Amino acid sequence: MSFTTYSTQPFKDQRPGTSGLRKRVEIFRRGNYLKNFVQAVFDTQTELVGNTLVLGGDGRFYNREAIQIVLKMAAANGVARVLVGTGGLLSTPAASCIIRKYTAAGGLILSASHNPGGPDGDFGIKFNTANGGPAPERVTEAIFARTLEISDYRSSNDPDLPLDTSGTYQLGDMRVDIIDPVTDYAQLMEGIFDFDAIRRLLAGGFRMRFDAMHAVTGPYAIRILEKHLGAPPGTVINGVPLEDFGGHHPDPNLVHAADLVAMTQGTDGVDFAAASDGDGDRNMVLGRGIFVTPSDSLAILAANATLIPAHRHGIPGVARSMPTSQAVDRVAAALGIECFETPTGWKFFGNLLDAGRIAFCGEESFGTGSDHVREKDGLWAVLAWLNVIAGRGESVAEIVAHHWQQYGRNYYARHDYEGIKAKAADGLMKALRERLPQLPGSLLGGMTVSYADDFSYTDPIDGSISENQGIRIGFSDGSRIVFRLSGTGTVGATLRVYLEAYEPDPGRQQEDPQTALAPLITIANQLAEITQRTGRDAPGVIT
Ligand code: G16
Repeated sequence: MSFTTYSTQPFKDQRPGTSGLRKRVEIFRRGNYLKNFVQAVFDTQTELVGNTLVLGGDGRFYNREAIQIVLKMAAANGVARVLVGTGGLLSTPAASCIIRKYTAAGGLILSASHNPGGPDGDFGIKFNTANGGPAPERVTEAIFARTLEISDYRSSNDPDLPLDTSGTYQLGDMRVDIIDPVTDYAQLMEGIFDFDAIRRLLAGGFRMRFDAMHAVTGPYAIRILEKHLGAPPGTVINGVPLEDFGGHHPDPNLVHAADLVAMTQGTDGVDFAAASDGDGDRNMVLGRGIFVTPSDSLAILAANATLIPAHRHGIPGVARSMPTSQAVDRVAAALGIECFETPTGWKFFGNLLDAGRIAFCGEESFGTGSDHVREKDGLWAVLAWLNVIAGRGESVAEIVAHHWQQYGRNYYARHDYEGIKAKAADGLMKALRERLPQLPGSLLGGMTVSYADDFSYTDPIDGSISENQGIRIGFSDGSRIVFRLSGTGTVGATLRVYLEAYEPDPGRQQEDPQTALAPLITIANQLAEITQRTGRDAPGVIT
């Protein structure tokens, strides 16, 4: 094996956020920025030596270059075998599936998720552990600590590999298998869902669109929906992965997937529409004339879990991130199963899934998934919905309406103030924290505060504690306001305000959420002095 050890200088800003290290592309391409982080992974995750690593990304700008860099560093650091997707592509859930299926020691996923791509966009890298899930905090902290003291990195002197040609290659002593990125994942899906029922649904005139947003899910959706399930060609739109996602945000929400939303409107609207993000882990679900909030989607899938063959005997429990609405809590209570509230970040579900305490979990940030992998999974959610629609024989709107009638409706919205000054955001959160002790029992906008705290989580499996995970203000009628700073942005700070109000009366469940939540929106703005502190009089994005 021929490799060279190069000296390097540490960077001080390589602490992974909510989901890996995300920065501007220009930062990743500067000097040894990427190499330092990758070397820190190899220095701390010593089980990778002599073992298998899974490698792939969402195809964004710099993906191919980064894959070649990681391959050479893996070879020089003693990795025995790397499984990499053709073209350097692997969706995040597919990477998780492949790590588990081939009992790899871990994976490196190159993605900045839903953030824009291209030379002026974002890039990211994330280490997943042997369970297929995002590394827990103790691992990311160890990697970060190593980045602060790193002085050299190793890289093999071999030439680049032909990423577009599947096959087995040798890089020094290391074997590299360039594999089809879709096959293993498609097989996994087929084992979970009732594909025959979905085929019958699609053959019976049910009209759907899936928007891959020119990101990684295009090849997955075309293979599974059009080839395996028989949806007509053209069902998948924007299906070709592009390095800059066609210049759009590959972010499946009402703002960035507005064209798809339009296809669900009017009497001629499609029956079902869905979109996924840059790396394929997020999902947005729509029916004709209706948007299903991610929080409701989780609750509805949990309530209908037994329609899915892999869960026909029921699910042991569910989990949601703290800011996600409490809709799923009501389903869990009715089913008599466990329900966990975790901090934001899929990594916090890993222990619960591994321990078999939960089978479904989800987040308000368009993330839904199950115990089939250890990542959220956009296409899994789409197939789960199709399976439930086929099983119930109802439209999306009917399923949602019946769910609310049975469990009540949790009106929900998230207001994002993006790109605000970090100092202003920190000041706002600090001022809120200082007011917390006085709030319980007080009246805000005529509503009684029943609790006010900064969310802290003790992992029930390993006892690890995560503090300062967001400010929760709960009212006596079950309404909530949550304030958090995003851990995934790359410019300034993003303030997220999450609003939730419970409505049990079926006669009052058809209001516009912004109207139903108006009293809470006013309270949130006044309490946090959002306009005064950020200079913004309205959120930039409402989801
Ligand atoms: C990531 C995490 C999610 C999290 C989301 C938003 O998603 O995996 O668990 O909910 O970011 O996080 P924040 O509110 O801190 O920005 P993704 O799809 O970006 O990897």
